[in-house]
Amino acid sequence: MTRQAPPVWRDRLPPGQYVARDFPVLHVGDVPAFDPASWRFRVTGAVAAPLEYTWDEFQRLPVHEVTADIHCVTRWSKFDTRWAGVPLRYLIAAARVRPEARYVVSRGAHGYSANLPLDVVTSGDVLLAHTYEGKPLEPVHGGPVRMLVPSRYFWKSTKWCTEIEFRIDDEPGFWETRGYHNDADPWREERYWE
Ligand SMILES: Nc1nc2c(c(=O)[nH]1)N[C@H]1C(S)=C(S)[C@@H](COP(=O)(O)O)O[C@H]1N2
Ligand SMILES: [Mo]
Repeated sequence: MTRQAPPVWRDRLPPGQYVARDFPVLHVGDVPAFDPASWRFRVTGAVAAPLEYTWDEFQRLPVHEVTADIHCVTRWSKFDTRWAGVPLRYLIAAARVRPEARYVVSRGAHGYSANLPLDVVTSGDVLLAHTYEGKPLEPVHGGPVRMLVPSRYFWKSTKWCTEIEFRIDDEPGFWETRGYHNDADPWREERYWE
């Protein structure tokens, strides 16, 4: 369902976006099966202490709640989505990310990936989310765990995320190598490279 933005929404709605009331589902490939016994989450790359968590361990990590507006490059935005999960800041500290690291690549099912500068993900609203609206994140929306990066177009929020790699050099991800903008700031309308 789409609506004309009333005045009160204008400063919340980035240029060229409309407000969606439902929660669209968008991804490439099939929803992957989740096996709690074999699932692992890894923190790799330019870190002093690489990490690997089982599902039991991951669920016991510190949890942070975030309410955020999300913006998809296909022009829907959704206001006040409520998430909970492990703050990326926690993993940055736990893995002792090296001072030379400047970028992060999140990796998910079917070789999907998305790249971001480190300073974007050190913001407190970036999560590895496992909970949406108080319930376990549904598989179609990336459960058991997805990235949540509210400040960038939603393709940067990798679903079925199982690895975070810290890097010294940038590595454009799935959409970034297919014509989408590397920076993806919805307020600057960074949708595609010219
Ligand atoms: N693993 C994976 N993550 C992904 C994608 C994908 O194809 N694969 N699509 C991205 C895109 S383009 C969007 S808009 C959002 C959609 O998330 P939703 O289906 O929960 O709305 O997931 C992002 N994360
Ligand atoms: Mo998207």
